[in-house]
Amino acid sequence: MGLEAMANPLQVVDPEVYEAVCRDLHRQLTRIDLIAAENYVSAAVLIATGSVMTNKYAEGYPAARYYGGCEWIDVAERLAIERAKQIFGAQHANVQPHCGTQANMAVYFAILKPGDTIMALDLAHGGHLSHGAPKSFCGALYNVVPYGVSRETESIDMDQVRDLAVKHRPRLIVTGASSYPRFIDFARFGEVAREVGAWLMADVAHPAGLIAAGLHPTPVPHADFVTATTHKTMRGPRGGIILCKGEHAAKIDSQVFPGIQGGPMMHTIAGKAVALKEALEPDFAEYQAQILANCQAMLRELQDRGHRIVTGGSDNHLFLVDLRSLGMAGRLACQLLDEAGITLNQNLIPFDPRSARETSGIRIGTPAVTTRGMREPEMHLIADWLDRVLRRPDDAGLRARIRAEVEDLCLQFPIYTGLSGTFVPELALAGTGILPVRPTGGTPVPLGPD
Ligand code: DSN
Repeated sequence: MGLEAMANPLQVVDPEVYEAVCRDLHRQLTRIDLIAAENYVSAAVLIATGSVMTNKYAEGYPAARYYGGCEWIDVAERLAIERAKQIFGAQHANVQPHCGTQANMAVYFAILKPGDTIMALDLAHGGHLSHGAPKSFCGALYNVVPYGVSRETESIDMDQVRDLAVKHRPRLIVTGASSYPRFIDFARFGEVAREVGAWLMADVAHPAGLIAAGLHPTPVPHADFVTATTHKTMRGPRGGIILCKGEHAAKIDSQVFPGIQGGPMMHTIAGKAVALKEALEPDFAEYQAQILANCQAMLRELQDRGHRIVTGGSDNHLFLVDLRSLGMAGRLACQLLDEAGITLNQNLIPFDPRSARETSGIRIGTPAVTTRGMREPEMHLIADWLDRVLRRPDDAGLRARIRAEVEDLCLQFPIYTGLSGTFVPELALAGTGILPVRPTGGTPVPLGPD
């Protein structure tokens, strides 16, 4: 196919996609990512995920496929399954869900009928779309009874959870969240579910890496089903997994395939296997501990500068800043910080007076900056930039100056610099001061404003 003749086949075949990829890599290299759900995969995960396993159809499961030629596919999927079971202490793992919502859908379809009652954390209090939001398939199919956080503590009110469960007798209670900064009492959720005869599903998409490292309570002994994504704190490729007891294995597997999915994305499953291997290494636990330390350092610095942090702190990798005292919407904060080279997302705070399109808060997470090698001193610096940008929304000059400082810092903590030119094209590196280890030749094209 002429690979040997091309320095970079993507550049030759499709310059437009090549440029978009380069510019996005340049964005990743030169901006600070505080989106709590994002991370940078390792070079090994990137290579596995971009591998030839994308070519293979493998409907079915290891040793039970509907296509020939799956012998090496089976190796990759078995490795992912066994590593997931080992890390989380689970009896069964399904590593095929394409994303977290697909993992949740497979559990719902395995145990519920349309019209059944489920309970889950309100989206406006930190829950997830796939936990019953009206516009998701889940909200459309099931009778959803949301539970919330208390006004006083902004934490999940377990008395309210129990009262609602006793009153509504749900078939399923869902626990887990997208923007909730505190530990969840999985043991208590298990007690409530057993009391009312409900299934319990814990969606740990966000804290999965912390759980893997033993730095966050695990739901595995308490929940019938545990779902997660592999790309947040787990630092793997984009995708989902389901963990459950052995007795539910067949029900879950047949619901993932053929129930809701076709051919598994074997390149992604190979990437999941690699990320799970990395999660078994001792330095993964050190990485997770540093995520927590960085989160505490940044939120304390912001607190010291007068910002209100929802719940007064965080037990995990993320926290929410209440912007009401600044009179600023989360949407504007997000835009201003983007101009300054800091990427995060607007977020509802509990009992938010603003709509989801505007919001009164922003969500901040530390998994990605920690992967870059940033530590407490850098967290103090980032908090200082956040504080100054938020307090001086009319100062475009300040944002430009901070943008330059952000780039300088990012270049001290580069990503993917040890890879060949195929992965770190010169176009993305132009103007960054970073040189690829093995240049592929050719004149770098100057990057304009992205
Ligand atoms: N979109 C993810 C997040 O930002 O938390 C959840 O799916």
